[in-house]
Amino acid sequence: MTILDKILAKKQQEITELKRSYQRHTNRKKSPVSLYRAFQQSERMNIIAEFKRASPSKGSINIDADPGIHTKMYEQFGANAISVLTDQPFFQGSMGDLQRVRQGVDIPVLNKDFILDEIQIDRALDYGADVILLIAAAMKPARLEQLYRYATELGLDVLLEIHTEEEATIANDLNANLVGINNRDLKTFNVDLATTERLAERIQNPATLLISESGMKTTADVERVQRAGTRGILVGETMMQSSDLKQTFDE
Ligand code: IGP
Repeated sequence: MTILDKILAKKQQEITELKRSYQRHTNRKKSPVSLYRAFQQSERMNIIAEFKRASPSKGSINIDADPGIHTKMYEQFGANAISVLTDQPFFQGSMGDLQRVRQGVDIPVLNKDFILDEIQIDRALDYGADVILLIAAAMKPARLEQLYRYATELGLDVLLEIHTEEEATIANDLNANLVGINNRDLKTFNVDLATTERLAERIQNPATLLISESGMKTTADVERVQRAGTRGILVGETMMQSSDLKQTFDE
């Protein structure tokens, strides 16, 4: 059993519980904002800075960080969007974190979780998210398509995460406009920026905006994925551990 299998098994239990107890509440202040459109308009490399307390590969990263304060700094120092990891069992996040981030920032907010069911998309909407993550490796293409359509019909953008050539084909079939190339293999935790170089070439639609995800630490890393044709990066650990966020963004 891979770590991804374990996470997904646990997530199914959470979904069963959600279906029993989740109460819809629509106290979001405004309709979802399109991250795709915002990123398309910007010439520079777009930065999605992630709020990530811990991970199964690294353990605790910055476990006690305050989501409101930390992500407000991301916004002030130049992030174009915020990703909030809301999985609790493996990443120590929560929807409460997302709520606090939403209250503090005006840029698009991504609900990063292992989304396998419509109810999680409803919940992302209720909590004020603008974008959700869907992971191609987490389900069959037919189910992925259902969830993709469900979210986009609600006005949410979808960041479709891929890691293999086969998943790049799935992204092409869906004609996804936002594709995240994860440099980290969720089954082994290996990180390799060459994944971005390999898969960027496979995405056919020139209007698709490519985001390189995971493992970026230095300016050279960012330049490398930019050369591969990506228009955005998603950075977690480096942003959570930085002792000088202003400097990290300026670089
Ligand atoms: C951030 P990093 O190496 O900068 O902390 O990575 C982000 O890409 C990573 O958290 C991530 C992730 C995911 C987490 C990418 N895809 C899917 C959970 C689920």
